[in-house]
Amino acid sequence: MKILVINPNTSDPMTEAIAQAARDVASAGTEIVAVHPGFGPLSIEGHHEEAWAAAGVAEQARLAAEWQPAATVIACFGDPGLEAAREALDGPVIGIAEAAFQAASIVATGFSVVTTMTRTCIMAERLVQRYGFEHQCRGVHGTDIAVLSLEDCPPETIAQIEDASREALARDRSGAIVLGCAGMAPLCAQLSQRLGVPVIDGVAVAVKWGEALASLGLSTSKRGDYARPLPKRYVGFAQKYSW
Ligand code: 5HY
Repeated sequence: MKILVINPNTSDPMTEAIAQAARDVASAGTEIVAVHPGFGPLSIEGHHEEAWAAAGVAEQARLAAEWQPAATVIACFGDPGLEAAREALDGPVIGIAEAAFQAASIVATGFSVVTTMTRTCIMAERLVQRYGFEHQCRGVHGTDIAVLSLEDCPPETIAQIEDASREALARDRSGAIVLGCAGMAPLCAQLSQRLGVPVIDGVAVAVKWGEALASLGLSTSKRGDYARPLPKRYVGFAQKYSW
């Protein structure tokens, strides 16, 4: 099966790192197709950038509608454009935040999210509410580590994430850590080994969810709000994405 992994930011190195994290967990026979939008911010660290990222996801979903991947992963912790992609695509579309929350809630009664910029914590907190994980998510913690500094992550940055995770586990009395950025995916195994608790990378979980749902023959309902977008002409640079 072909699984499409959309990195909603436009960083080539981060798209490659996310693709590698996906390939590392994909089953034999699963091909990972990794893309990023043709426009938009190099990283997403706020509401404005997330708005462009959501449009970028809609762009890539429109293009993928021509070949319909077996499943699709939205590899940014805000899950931008998730529902827009679910309209455009038949196969299951999984956001890494939603997938990480689901997995964390199975392996621990309470989890903490450790993310990048403190200013994005509210976005993660709103996702927790939107997905209904208020009872399991015990806290969201920013490190003010810039997303792009995760590209070639120096040891001191990994140590900073480790320290923030230890603090979160103690303060929140939680049993697991959810990594709050797709760029942290390559650090998951190392952090889990150092912390001795489950550390959840949403990219890996979302790929396995996609494989599982697709192999069960489950696809996105086209009855109601996830039905295909209505035939409509778009104008300007979006004209080529008309339906
Ligand atoms: C992400 N930003 O996963 C989010 C993380 C964040 O460019 N990829 C990004 O800080 O919200």
